[in-house]
Amino acid sequence: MSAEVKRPIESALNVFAYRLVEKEEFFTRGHRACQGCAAALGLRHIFKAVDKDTIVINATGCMEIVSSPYPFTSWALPWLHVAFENAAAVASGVEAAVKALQRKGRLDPSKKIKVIALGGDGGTADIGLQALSGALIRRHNFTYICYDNEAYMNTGVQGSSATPLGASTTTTPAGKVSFGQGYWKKNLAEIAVAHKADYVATACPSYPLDLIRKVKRATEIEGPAYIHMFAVCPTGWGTDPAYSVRLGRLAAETGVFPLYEVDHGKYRLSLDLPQGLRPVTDYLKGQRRFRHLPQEVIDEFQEMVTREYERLKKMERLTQEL
Ligand SMILES: Cc1ncc(C[n+]2csc(CCOP(=O)(O)OP(=O)(O)O)c2C)c(N)n1
Repeated sequence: MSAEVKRPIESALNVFAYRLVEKEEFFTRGHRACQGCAAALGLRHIFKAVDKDTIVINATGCMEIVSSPYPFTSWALPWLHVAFENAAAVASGVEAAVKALQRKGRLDPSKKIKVIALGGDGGTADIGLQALSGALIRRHNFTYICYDNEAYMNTGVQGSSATPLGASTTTTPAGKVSFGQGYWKKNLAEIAVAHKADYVATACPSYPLDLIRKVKRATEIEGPAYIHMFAVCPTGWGTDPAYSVRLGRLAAETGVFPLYEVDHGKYRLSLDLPQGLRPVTDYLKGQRRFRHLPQEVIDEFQEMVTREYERLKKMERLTQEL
């Protein structure tokens, strides 16, 4: 890894910097998320990166279900619940409407109104992918955030195309004839990069300042931005709820979920890992969805993770010079 690239995460300083984070909550308490839900923790951080001039478009999924049991809401922002498949299409319309109203003088044109679309991995990698692709290619000025708990969780842990290799879900059950999910996880961040989104980042609530910084950047630039947030799900993964933040860190430290950003085509890894990656088994162990894995699948898992991390380091070297 090139020594010149300045990494954003300097953990000792972060402890102090966190005290400076906005105290105002836009995703407030009272929601019904499960214990240890990292997606809910992530939302809390995400909405500390923006001000009240923000409109949220939320696809059906856990985060919508837990935050809006009629007649209550956890949202202190304008918030639209939309269908499972069209969060990015609705966000495109909202962004276009804001522009039109500002042009006509019916909305203060000096106001920077941020539009954030939110979807789970099912709503993003599978059923909403078409709408997302269209919105990115039309270059709407909005930020799409996928919280990736690696399955269709609120409907009972069905596998999505973002479910990792070998994970047992209700539609990819591990047993005598199957070792769980049979294919590799779809890489949504790279799909957004391929659309030439102006800003793309992976993030994790276990690194709150990094997450907040990335959301700030995504919402401040003019143009389409995509953030892929890792979201540990104790209910669906069979993990200890007290372990969610630690597990998010292990995902990053093993490279299973590498943290990086691509700002106008330039890659930058977010973590300094001078000792290299930890073995993937540090992350896999302790998760019920992986407990059946045969050694050959673990080996394949390790190989894919190492190869992807090496590719990212190469991309960083290549693109930082551009
Ligand atoms: C077209 C359509 N198909 C299926 C459903 C049922 N459904 C609602 S939410 C959901 C799962 C959502 O999964 P994901 O996007 O990963 O979010 P999570 O529940 O994990 O937060 C499903 C299958 C629906 N609402 N609409």
